[in-house]
Amino acid sequence: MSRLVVVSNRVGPIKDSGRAGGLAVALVDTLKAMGGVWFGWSGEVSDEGTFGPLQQEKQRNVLLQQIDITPADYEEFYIGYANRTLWPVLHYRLDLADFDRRFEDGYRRVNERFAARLGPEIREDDIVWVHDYHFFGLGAQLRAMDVHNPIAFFLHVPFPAPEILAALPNADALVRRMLAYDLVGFQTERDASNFRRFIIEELQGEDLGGGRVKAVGRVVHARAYPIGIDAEAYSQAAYSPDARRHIARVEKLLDGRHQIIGVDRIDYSKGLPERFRAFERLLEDYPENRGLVSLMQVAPPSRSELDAYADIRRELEGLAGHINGRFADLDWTPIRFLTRSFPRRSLAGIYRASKVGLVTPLRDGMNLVAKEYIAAQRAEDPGVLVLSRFAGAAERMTEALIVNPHSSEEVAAALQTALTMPLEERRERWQAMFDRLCVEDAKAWANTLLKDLRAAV
Ligand code: ADQ
Repeated sequence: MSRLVVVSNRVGPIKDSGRAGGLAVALVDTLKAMGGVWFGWSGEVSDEGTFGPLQQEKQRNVLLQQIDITPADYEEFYIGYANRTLWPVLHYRLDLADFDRRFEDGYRRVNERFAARLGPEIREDDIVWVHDYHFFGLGAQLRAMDVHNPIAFFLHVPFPAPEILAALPNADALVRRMLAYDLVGFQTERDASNFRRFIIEELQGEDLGGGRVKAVGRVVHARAYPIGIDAEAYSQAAYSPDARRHIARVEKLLDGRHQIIGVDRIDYSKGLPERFRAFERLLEDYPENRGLVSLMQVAPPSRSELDAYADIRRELEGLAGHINGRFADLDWTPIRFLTRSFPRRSLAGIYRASKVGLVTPLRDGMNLVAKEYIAAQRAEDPGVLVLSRFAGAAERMTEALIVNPHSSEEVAAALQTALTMPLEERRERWQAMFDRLCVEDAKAWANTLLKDLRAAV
């Protein structure tokens, strides 16, 4: 049987640590089923960098292989091109993007070096699966080393419209390198179609139908594979002792009031200041909620070495202070802003104790929090999901209250609808979404993509 070789920037834990993010959970099951290798950056910076030793650890039938990068790689590849150039461009934020030739060179160098270290590890009948925007060019580098195995790529974040991506210097070359993959997977139909449009409009490619495009003598399959969660396991996690403890803590705190929950890494793509303003708008436009409804925002800092991220945190602290100062009462705090993370099971309990899940990114590849919130609800008395139309999740979670996150008025109105929605309607909407989550789960995501990859080659 062929092994699966997964490449991603960070290599996740194989054992359920309770802290693993969505990506790790989805991949671990597939890796354990097929056996294989998970290759990536160790998270460490050293002078030897990618020339240093390959750090290996076998966990069950999965071999974890990691390498360091140098301080220059960290600055140019990780902080630079990945986080300051690609992340904003892919999230439609050209205003925040830094275009620096050094970053681009560093990115190409690290992709080349990762391929050089990975190539010799690949066996003849392995299947290779590369993840995310850190490694757009890895497939092309492997091909240049005569690796002829099937190679798939999956992009976890949005693929923007060609009109946006064309602003990235050398976007043509970047997308051309993606043609080295046999299959390129995206979160949504929109992302896949943006990619195909880029190939056709910017690279003079040809649409072969059925998601296939041809350019520079290569045919690539470009389709949507919306990432899922293990909905049944998540739903069970919401009944674990840890979850129950957190439900009890939240219920005690709320004392019969209602809670709206937001959970996101602090990131400008997540629309957090807009969300706080929409909550303020709820209290202005629907004053009956004053004293009765709170917003809990759980947001662990991420990428804090970047100015744009530190700025948002400060802005959020200011907004929360302003809104609390304006509306708080002796026994009621409108916004609780927690900059920490929680183990998965505790989070499941916090979701379940919250009447409304508020997921309003300005752009998001998928957004797993939307799925987790639904999976964690009680079938008898589920909460309501308010979801941004700009999250990939909105393409399939059509029973959520879909909103434009830029309009505080619209989000406030949806919150009011959610808070007053009759039980029967809540149940109907929830059931439809939960059933779909159980079918389109993490396993189905990986299996479908890998099946299509085999068929494509
Ligand atoms: P992210 O941008 O990180 O992922 P998301 O999909 O919401 O966004 O996943 C975040 C994960 O981290 C969730 O599983 C969530 O439970 C967890 N998490 C967030 N805050 C937490 C906290 N305070 N404590 C504990 N856990 C927390 C990228 C893309 C997304 C895409 C995913 C997967 O940006 O669009 O959905 O990859 O493909």
